[in-house]
Amino acid sequence: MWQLFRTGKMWHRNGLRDRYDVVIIGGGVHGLATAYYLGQRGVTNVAVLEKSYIGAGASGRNTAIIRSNYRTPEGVAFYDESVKLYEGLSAELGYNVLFSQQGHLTLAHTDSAINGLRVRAEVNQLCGVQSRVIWRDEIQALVPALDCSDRPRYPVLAALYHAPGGIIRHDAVVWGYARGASRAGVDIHPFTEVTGIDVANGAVTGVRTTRGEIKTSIVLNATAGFCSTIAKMVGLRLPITTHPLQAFVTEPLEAFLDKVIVSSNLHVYVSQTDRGECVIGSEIDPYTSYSHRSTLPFLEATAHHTLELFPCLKHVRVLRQWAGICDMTPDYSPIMGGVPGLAGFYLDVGWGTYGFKAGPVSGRRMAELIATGRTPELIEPFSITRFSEGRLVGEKAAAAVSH
Ligand code: PYC
Repeated sequence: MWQLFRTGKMWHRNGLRDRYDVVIIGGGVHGLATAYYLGQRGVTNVAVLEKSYIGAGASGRNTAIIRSNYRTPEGVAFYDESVKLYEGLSAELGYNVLFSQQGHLTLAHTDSAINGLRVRAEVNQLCGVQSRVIWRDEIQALVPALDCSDRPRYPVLAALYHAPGGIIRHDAVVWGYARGASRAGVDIHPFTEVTGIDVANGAVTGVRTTRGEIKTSIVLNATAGFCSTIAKMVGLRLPITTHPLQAFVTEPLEAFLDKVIVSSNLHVYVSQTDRGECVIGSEIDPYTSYSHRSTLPFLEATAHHTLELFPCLKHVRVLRQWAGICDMTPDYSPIMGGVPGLAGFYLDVGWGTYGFKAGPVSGRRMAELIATGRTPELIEPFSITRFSEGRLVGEKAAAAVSH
């Protein structure tokens, strides 16, 4: 511990042991949060394996929006716990994750979109989450820069106002969890790719990596983008398709926007960071691909839709553009829990475009499951068996702009 402080390093670099109690595949927010909460429970002979640098996947490529205004009671309760954990995370980790709880508005530009927002507002309120439908005057007062006139092709009519929503510094969350996990005794192994998983008699026995073999009886697949590849290593086919998701950021501007703005009709979301840059994203690309390439058609279409909302941005320059990949399930909800018939293999996958906001709650609850062997009530609805049992948790209508 002392050495960690003396060297000033955020986490230790230890050699790869040949045996761990738990191996977590994926060094993003989900894997690191699970490792952290396992450490808090005294389970510390744990390895986090990441094929690149930590946070290189979806954790470093998202637009850092935090919210719990989902559509189903299961989804709302789950993400609400995450928002509450995020609220206390800087204090918990002793590391400032810069959570700006500035409020989140989902705009409606059609009558059917308003109906969708009304349903969400009711479900949210019944679950104790602050959310309400507001109209043009209030929207304009909250977001003066937004064009609330009749000029645009699809004028803004209403919005779902979710005051607890906001944005966060995603790298800080990853680093904070990594530091906390390392301090508890967990080993974090970047640049360690998993090449195979050994199974004998219906149970996990080990993991093969580019740096050597590990014996273990518990493996957690906490990857994003490559969760199907890892699942195939144990002969499991996941109901997931993988799509690119793109975003871009503008040059820094004077502060003009202190709310997160989402329009599912226009397929765009916009927020302004503390540095002044606008972070702007859209829905997933319509084709399946593992490509991380940015495209001009995305930039043109998303810039066009952004200007419908914020004509004041018309002379602003784009600084950079990037892409990540998202694992989409049929119901736009994640898959969490064990796998029937395969002892010791756990899933924390299928996070679509909403994984970052769930990092703390899924980490905490997956750690509980792994440490106790009992599935927490909060994550039981998201088990893989829901697809064969017809218990889908339909969240497509609340998954940012992905519908
Ligand atoms: O679900 O809030 C969301 C979201 C924002 C960007 C992508 N997904």
